Amino acid sequence: MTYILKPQLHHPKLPTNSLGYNRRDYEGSVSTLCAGCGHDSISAAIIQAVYELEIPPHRIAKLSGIGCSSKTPDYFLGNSHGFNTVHGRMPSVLTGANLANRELIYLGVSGDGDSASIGLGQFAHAIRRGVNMTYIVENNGVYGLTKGQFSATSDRGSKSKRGVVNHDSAVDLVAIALQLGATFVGRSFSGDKDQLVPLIKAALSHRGAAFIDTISPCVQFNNHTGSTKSFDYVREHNEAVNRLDVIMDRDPIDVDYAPGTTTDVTQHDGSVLRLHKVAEGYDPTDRVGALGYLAAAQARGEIVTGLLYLDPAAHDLHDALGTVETPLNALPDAALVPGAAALARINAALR
Ligand SMILES: Cc1ncc(C[n+]2csc(CCOP(=O)(O)OP(=O)(O)O)c2C)c(N)n1
Ligand code: SF4
Ligand SMILES: [Mg+2]
Repeated sequence: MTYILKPQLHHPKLPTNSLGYNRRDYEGSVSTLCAGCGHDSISAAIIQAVYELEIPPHRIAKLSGIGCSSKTPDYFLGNSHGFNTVHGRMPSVLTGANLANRELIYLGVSGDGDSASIGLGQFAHAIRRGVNMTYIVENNGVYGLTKGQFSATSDRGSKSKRGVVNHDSAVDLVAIALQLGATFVGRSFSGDKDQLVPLIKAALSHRGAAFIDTISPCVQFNNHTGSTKSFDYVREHNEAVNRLDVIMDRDPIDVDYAPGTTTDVTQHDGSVLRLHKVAEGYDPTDRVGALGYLAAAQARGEIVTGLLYLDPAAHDLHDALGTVETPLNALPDAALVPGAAALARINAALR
């Protein structure tokens, strides 16, 4: 973690959002990652997305595990709540925090090692439970922090920096998220800010488990020929299925598009996701179709990106459990300690 703070001074004419915050108000400490690391571009995209959504920083809780990727919450949203947990354990800590206080907006940031290796079980259960969160994996195909070992998302046949071939099958977190019921699934690339920023904005506006797999090249250990997570490889094999605009309910919805070229989907919070079709025949509301499309594209060596699946009528874990709306720390003693008579009633009901 870095404790190098950025200077507070900024240009007096820096634009502000309607809350009066400028982009600098959503930044964090100075990054200590390698120059050119994809993870820093994702941090910049998160800052841009939250600034544009005009979310007060104190309404966000950012959680992460361990890894270069999991260090990044220190480099953005310095005025938000933060919890750097244990390797692979971010999802359970996020779930607990979310159950205790549903009023915050939860942002989980993790790595491919953190979520597809040690934390695979935690990832799976947070997704299948429908925890209301935006879960971003900064996927570089290696354990960057511990010096470049293959991770579980490394493709079979891809080569390490020293030329060693990976013989294991890759875990595809997008396919797992789709199969386990995530209600928002996207894939993007740290080098494509135009795609990544709206995807993060849409995920943060979604109620339910929103997952974004972001390919994020590790310039130190996985950016060579033979890697399938290098900048060159991803640029050459990136096949976007759609382009996305996020229109918040305060923005005017202009209708200057040829009929049939866009689809508007309204989310729970009133935001409208405008999808511009790129791949003919791709339907982001068809979960089973998405799984088949992704598998076929993967067999051709393509990396499919964009908004891959969305259920705009999604429900979250609180809906399923029927939990109280008020955050637990704001409940009065009378609600938290209902007394001996209430306990006796519960015990009697169980006999
Ligand atoms: C319980 C535990 N096991 C192993 C480690 C060592 N370790 C730290 S980070 C890491 C992998 C990080 O990889 P990833 O999540 O892909 O993040 P990246 O550094 O690539 O962004 C490992 C194995 C640890 N810190 N804790
Ligand atoms: S080792 Fe790789 S993942 Fe870690 S900061 Fe450097 S480039 Fe980024
Ligand atoms: Mg990694």
